Amino acid sequence: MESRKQGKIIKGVGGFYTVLGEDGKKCVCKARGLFRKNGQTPLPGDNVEFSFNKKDGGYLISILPRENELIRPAVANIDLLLIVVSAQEPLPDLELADKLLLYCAKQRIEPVLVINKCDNGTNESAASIIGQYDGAVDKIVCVSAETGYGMDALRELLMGRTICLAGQSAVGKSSMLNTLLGLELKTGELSAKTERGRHTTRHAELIPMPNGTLIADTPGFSMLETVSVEPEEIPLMYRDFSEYSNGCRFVGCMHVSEPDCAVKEAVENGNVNRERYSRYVKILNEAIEIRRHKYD
Ligand SMILES: Nc1nc2c(ncn2[C@@H]2O[C@H](COP(=O)(O)OP(=O)(O)OP(=O)(O)O)[C@@H](O)[C@H]2O)c(=O)[nH]1
Ligand SMILES: [Mg+2]
Ligand SMILES: [Zn+2]
Repeated sequence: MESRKQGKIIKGVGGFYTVLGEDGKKCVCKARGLFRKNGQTPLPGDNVEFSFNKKDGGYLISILPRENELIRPAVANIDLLLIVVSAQEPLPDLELADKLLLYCAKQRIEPVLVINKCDNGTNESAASIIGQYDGAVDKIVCVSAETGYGMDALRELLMGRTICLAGQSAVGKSSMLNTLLGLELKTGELSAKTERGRHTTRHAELIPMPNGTLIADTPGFSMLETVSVEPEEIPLMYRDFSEYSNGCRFVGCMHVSEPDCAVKEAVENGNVNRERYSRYVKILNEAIEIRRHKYD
């Protein structure tokens, strides 16, 4: 007897895929030639139909359409991206945080700004970061992987979702994973390199938490691929500008050199954060440069 089931791939190694079934049971499946033929590679996070019988074991039948697909780590259908910054060392790279927000908008992933290393609650540095992202991100949480501060609130936000962590080195991504999962991943060390000087490849894996959350185990050096967005898309992805951009004189205003720009006015009035705006101009110019050299 064979039964068709639905589930989610949480791990794939050497052509064997571990599928978490809707019944909560795990089943190791093989992919059939079918996927190779149409160029599909099953990824952790993929929602799949699979089948199991005693003779052949489990095998994948089909992959359901993907909501999104990340390259590093290679996972699909991420609901939430935790953009991790630090309220202590290292100094927060907010330009990276801004780019990750653009990435989320592009990939239809909900962002959560996580300010880690708030060991004794929200400190001055955390408050300054919150001030810069007010209106830009819905969910901002202050936590400490070390003392556990804010971790329950974070767990609550993650419940039942499939999540991934991103952010510069040493902000505490591995430490947060350890705290959330009760694991002992390596922290505070540079990522392992092979003798040939390359990073050790590690397969991506989704780790289930008791509350139904799935967390992508992030390699130490993890950087999401750089966002490739057209310059014109960028202002539309700044939620903190959207309240004002209707007041701009020109439709399609990029809020840089145009006259009667309501966003620039909002910056002057302190309604849009000036630092965030300055980084916006830099990111926008970078995108324009990238396009200019695209066909060089
Ligand atoms: N004070 C304090 N230190 C922390 C906290 N979380 C992490 N750290 C320390 O910050 C350092 C870096 O933490 P990791 O978890 O390795 O950082 P990471 O983001 O995984 O870094 P990469 O793997 O290099 O990307 C370690 O020395 C941790 O002990 C925290 O909440 N408070
Ligand atoms: Mg790490
Ligand atoms: Zn404008």
